Amino acid sequence: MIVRKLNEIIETEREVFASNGNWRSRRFLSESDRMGFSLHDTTIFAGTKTLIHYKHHVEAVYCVEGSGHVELIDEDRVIPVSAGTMYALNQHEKHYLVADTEMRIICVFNPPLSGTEVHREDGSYAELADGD
Ligand code: 9YT
Repeated sequence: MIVRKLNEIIETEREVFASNGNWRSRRFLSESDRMGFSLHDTTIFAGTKTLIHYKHHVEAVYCVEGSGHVELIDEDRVIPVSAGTMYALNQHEKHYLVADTEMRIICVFNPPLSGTEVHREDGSYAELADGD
């Protein structure tokens, strides 16, 4: 069994910051844990707008604090997100995540992240290499 506490993750390699400063992700489970998914406790900083397009992953997001919205780029649709909202990117939807206030979200990725990824310019994370 794997047991981890938030205070054991902070300021270790399991804590990752977006290169544009928009978010911080604390990665409880990553690929090396061999669970088939990764699990993150992520903070999206207030007033930020982040392009996200997970071409190689599906992601479920459960918002536990704060509020904002998702702007689906190809559908001209806006989805409000606040504490208690879950959304799942089951079709690799390209979108902007906009944080009106600081948002705390619990994120699950399949396939799992290796743990150190930050968004590339197109809003995606790299695909895991074969054998990872
Ligand atoms: C909702 C979302 O994907 N935000 C960006 C950070 C990501 N969840 C992560 O790596 O924790």
